[in-house]
Amino acid sequence: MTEIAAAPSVRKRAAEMGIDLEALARRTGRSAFTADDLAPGTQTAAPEAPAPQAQPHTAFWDVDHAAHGPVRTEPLSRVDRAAAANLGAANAMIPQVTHHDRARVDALEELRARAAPEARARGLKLTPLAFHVLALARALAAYPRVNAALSPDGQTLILKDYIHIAIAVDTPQGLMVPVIRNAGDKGLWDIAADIADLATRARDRKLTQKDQGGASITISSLGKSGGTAFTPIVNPPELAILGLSATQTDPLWTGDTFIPAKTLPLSLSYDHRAINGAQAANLTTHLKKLIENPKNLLM
Ligand code: CAO
Repeated sequence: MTEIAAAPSVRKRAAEMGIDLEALARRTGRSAFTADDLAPGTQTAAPEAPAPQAQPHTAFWDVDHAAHGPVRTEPLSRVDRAAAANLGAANAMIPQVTHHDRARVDALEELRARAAPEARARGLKLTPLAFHVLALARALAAYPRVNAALSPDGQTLILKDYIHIAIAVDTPQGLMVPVIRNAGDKGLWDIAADIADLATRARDRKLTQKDQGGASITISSLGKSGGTAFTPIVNPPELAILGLSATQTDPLWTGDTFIPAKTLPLSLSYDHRAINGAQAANLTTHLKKLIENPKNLLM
């Protein structure tokens, strides 16, 4: 039996279309599939092809490393292998661009410090991520073309009336991507509680199928780990992914002098088939303003 790497939404769509992913894997010699592979005609018309012994590019990896010095081997986890297949397919199939910006977060950090006692009383740790998810939900509401998906044939944009935001969670088993449902209808505390719950259950391997899939965008927060910017890979069928790097203190020109300002690097990668550069820049600028004026988020 071939182990299939496909997002839950792709499996669901395949089932609806009557496509057997196992059979498709045998026919195409591949084991990772995205929504694009389900486009009408792409799989049903595929000729019976013998499964290749090795893809031509795998020759690059077919090296005797032990000939160069001592080595140890460690099998990748099931989660890591599925992520590797999905990331490879997404990177190969989606024309992606990453737009970078910085948001000033002094006001957000002040508000977060003031809210700390209430967070403690609620039994929550209020990390900056809750504000970022809330701001992104508001920004998606203002730019609905990003809160969307492409149809499998790439001809239609499917605009969603709900805002579900996935968060990348680093776990000992590998990268998990649970989803905050209806983030567009939630307030700060509900989002903070969702993040804590999903991250804990992801690390305890207690996520269910219902916790995954259906998002339009993922947030990948590497703030705790450092970095000034990165280029996250879109997780199809989502159209975008927002990377957050470490907050740092930068000199900010006020018009007549420089002042120290805490800034958060934003890196928005997007599917350029569905989103153009101006749309991505407008969304990011809007997001930046929301993050910079966090009181408005709480209204
Ligand atoms: N800059 C600096 N510090 C930041 C920060 C930022 N942008 N964002 C969060 N932090 C700090 C918080 O202030 C907090 O610090 P203290 O512990 O000192 O109070 C700490 O980081 C919180 O980190 P956390 O991980 O406990 O909580 P979180 O809400 O920030 O993130 C989660 C939750 C699940 C997203 C995170 O734990 C995680 O797994 N991130 C990794 C995501 C990842 O691997 N992405 C790559 C995917 S693609 O390869």
